[in-house]
Amino acid sequence: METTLVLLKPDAVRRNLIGQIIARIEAKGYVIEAIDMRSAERLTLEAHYEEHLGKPFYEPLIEFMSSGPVVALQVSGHRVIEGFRTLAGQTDPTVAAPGTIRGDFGRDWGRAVVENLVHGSDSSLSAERELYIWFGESGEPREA
Ligand code: DAT
Ligand code: MG
Repeated sequence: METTLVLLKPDAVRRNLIGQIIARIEAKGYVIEAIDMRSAERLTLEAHYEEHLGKPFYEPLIEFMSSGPVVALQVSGHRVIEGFRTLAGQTDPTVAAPGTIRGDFGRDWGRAVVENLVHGSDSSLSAERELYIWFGESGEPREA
């Protein structure tokens, strides 16, 4: 059994897509173990996106993720890490396949950072790291 971190990004919240996106995760058969809506602190986002530090889209990415509340979820199931990435689709919503979250709900808005509605951990190592950042060891939400 695996657990992954899913984030519904501020664009998903602003566009009232929380329900439709979570419905896809549930319809696929994965289990929502924890869910928490919050305004992410900058330190949380810096830790989360440390692999992208120094890239041209890094600051716009942190700003975008700070631009409104996000919904953090712990989602479990066999092969859920890979499975949620399949549900999400490719990073660039313009080429993400129809039928995926990013392909169906996303588009290019011509901004410095790609707005693509969701984040999903990309490996078991990332999942462990990111779940700790967002939920802490206990599995309880870490930020108020
Ligand atoms: P993913 O979210 O599919 O794992 P990633 O980890 O490579 O993609 O990048 C993190 C986020 O940063 C991504 O969801 C959107 C944004 N992003 C990635 N590459 C970008 C680029 N070349 N230009 C603008 N934004 C980008
Ligand atoms: Mg990534």
